[in-house]
Amino acid sequence: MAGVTREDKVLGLLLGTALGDALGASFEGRHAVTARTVDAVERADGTLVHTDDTALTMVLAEHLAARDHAGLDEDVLAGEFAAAWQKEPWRGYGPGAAQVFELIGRGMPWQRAAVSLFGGAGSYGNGGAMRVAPVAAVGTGPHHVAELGRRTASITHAHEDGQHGAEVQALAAYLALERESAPRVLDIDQFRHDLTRVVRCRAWHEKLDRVSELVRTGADPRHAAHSLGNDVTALGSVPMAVMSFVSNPDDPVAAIRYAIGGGGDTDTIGAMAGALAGARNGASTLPEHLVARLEVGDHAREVAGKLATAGHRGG
Ligand code: R7I
Ligand code: MG
Ligand code: MG
Repeated sequence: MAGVTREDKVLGLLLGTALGDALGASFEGRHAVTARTVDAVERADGTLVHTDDTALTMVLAEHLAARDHAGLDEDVLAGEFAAAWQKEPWRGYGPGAAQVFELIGRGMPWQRAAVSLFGGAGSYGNGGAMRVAPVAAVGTGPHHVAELGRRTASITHAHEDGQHGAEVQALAAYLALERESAPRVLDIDQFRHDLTRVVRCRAWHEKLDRVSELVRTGADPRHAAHSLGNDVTALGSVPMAVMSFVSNPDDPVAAIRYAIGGGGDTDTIGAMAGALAGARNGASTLPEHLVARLEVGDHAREVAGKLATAGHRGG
């Protein structure tokens, strides 16, 4: 947005993740979610408890912020992810991710742990994508951001779809953070074009074409989720998050409500949509009464300050 600082946008990316995750967490697995039920969660008092999505996003954000010139180190990051799981295993981790973290904790190299999942196929879950957005703040350009995204995902997701999901979400976050600012209207076709130039995989191109078409027809969340998917796989959730954002580019809460409205993996689709819309619009556009109920508020502010200036140097 015009006049919004880069630091506010990076903070928006982190707090948007936490808000989408924590609001969506109450509805994970529901078929579809009505606006009234989301209203009730928004109006209630008390802490909005986040899940693994935010916990690991914060670990990655801290990793990148602390290392500054040194850039991404998968071996160190793997240990940091595993430590976060060990400290709070109750945050709703996917079973595959939990297994990888347990193996890493016992000393197995992450490369071996990740390929041991699902009979050697590796995971195509959305866990790599759900936590990837902070790489957008340190990448030097679209290809670099996608590469960083893939590398962070590969620690737990050896399957190429799990890694493509992280590439797509990382690139979307980069475009939202670095390229998109009001009053320029977000151009979905340009957005899809940018995404498909970096992520070269037909299944993803087809999903993103479908997003363009659904945006053009003004599809509601249930219809979009039916067409794009709303499950725990990367290919079945990242497109719905992108759809939620591009349908509501100027309003993070509306993007999150759209994401949750489609049902399914609501914390994760909410978190990813929140990251994108939060990055475009900045934390100052998030409702104060909701931000005040998040667990990560102060910590996110501290990390965002460092991450915003660590920018463009990650390797
Ligand atoms: O990807 P991951 O970290 O899960 C993230 C999800 C988010 O919704 C979070 O909010 C949290 O609730 O969990 O964890 P994984 O267990 O690796 O992947 C998620 C699920 O995708 C798995 O438990 C499987 O159901 C499915 N899955 C697969 N199924 C068969 N074969 C992922 N990869 C495969 C596969 O190769
Ligand atoms: Mg979760
Ligand atoms: Mg989830």
